[in-house]
Amino acid sequence: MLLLICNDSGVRVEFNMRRHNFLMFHLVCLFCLLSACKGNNTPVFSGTYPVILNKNEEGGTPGGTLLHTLTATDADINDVIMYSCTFNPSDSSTLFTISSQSGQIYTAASAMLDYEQWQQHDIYCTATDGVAVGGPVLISVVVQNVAEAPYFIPSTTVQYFTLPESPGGTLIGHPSFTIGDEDMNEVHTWAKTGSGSGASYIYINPTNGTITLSQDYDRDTLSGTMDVEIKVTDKYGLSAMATYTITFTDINDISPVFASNYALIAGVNTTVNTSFVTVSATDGDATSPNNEIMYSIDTTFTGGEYFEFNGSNIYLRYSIDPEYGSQWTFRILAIDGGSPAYTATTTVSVSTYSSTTATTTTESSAGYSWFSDNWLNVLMFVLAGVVLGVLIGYTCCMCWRYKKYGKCLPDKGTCCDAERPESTDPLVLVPPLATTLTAGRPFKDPYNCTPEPYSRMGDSARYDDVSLTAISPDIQSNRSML
Ligand SMILES: [Ca+2]
Ligand SMILES: [Ca+2]
Ligand SMILES: [Ca+2]
Ligand SMILES: [Ca+2]
Repeated sequence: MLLLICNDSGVRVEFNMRRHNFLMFHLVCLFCLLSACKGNNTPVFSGTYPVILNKNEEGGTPGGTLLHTLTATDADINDVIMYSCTFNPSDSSTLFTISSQSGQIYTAASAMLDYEQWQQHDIYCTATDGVAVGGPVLISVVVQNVAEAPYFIPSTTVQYFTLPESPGGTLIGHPSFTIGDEDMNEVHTWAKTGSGSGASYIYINPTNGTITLSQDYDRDTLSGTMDVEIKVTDKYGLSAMATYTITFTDINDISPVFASNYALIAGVNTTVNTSFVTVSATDGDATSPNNEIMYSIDTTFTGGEYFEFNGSNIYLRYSIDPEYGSQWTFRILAIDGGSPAYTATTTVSVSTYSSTTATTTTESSAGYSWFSDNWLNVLMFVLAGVVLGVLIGYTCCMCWRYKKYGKCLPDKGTCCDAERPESTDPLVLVPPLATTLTAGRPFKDPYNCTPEPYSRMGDSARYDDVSLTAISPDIQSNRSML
């Protein structure tokens, strides 16, 4: 050991055996250090780097897939090589697992590559023997896109719509879901598949999925529910499908209808305080209350002293006395239960008759009828007209005969229907025929037949152109013609 000694005689250096041993120790250490530095080798990666790995995203590269094995060598055979890696981007570290001893690089078991998130992962790896570090080398994992199908958010297979029965062109609605799709820059197209009871009634917008009625939907004639299957397709042709179920509600769009007006006949014997007639109307709406009908009577009607309306029935309050009227007309209203309500009106006409045997009204197809609705009535009416015409004609004939001949009918037993005797009774002509005969004796028809001019059978000469002497025998021989 070297000692610096200071005293009055100055500074001196002293050395002893302990100091010698210390120097030797340091020399040995320096020798060992130099020997160690001279013998260590750095691990060296084998193979060609960088390594480019093209891997499909998602299920194309499942978790736990071996991507690459690092291999480094060390000339120092006893050295143990350890591997370690860093990532770019740093978040990629969660996607891979590295075995520090084997140098194997895997995709993480619980994660998958996602093209839409990262298209490339750079992994920088080194190898060390504990003293020296080899590397880094680069392994690039390039993520390949895989087409992925669209899906509904929230996940659904059925969509429900409700709207009133409506004309064509009415917007039914938008679907309550949105379309999800992992692919970038996607384009989705909507369409109906053609199946479903409502396929012919629905138009679907191809770009946004809204649906409208392609034709009128009449709830009053149709079931009220239909469905249509729709499909959303992405640019890769992948699709998702759902069913639209559409329910149509009934609206009050049809008025009540009476079958007809009512023409009634009531008599003195019509039963009092029983239903005189029941009116009836129908409503074409599909459901209640739109097709429910309430009846009422026009409060301005006349005949209130006789008729009362209750429900759909008309009652006779008192026995009819024809002296106080023979004709009443009033209106019955049929009002449906919709909102707004629709009203129909029918007219009830009541006529009286005085029969003591008839007690009820005349019933028609709607309960009661007109006189002309019965063909027997019409036939009897025509026959009565014919008989009346004959009687009138006969009467006129009688009047004419009376005016012309002074009597309505020929004397009984004379003229044409009586046998005439072979007679030479003088015939006496009466005016005006007498004036046309210029010869012979006076002429008179003893049978008082009409002395009208006539043509004799087989002879063109006229009776009033021949002489009395010449005609007299002919007259006798042709009396049957008179
Ligand atoms: Ca897609
Ligand atoms: Ca994708
Ligand atoms: Ca109605
Ligand atoms: Ca309706």
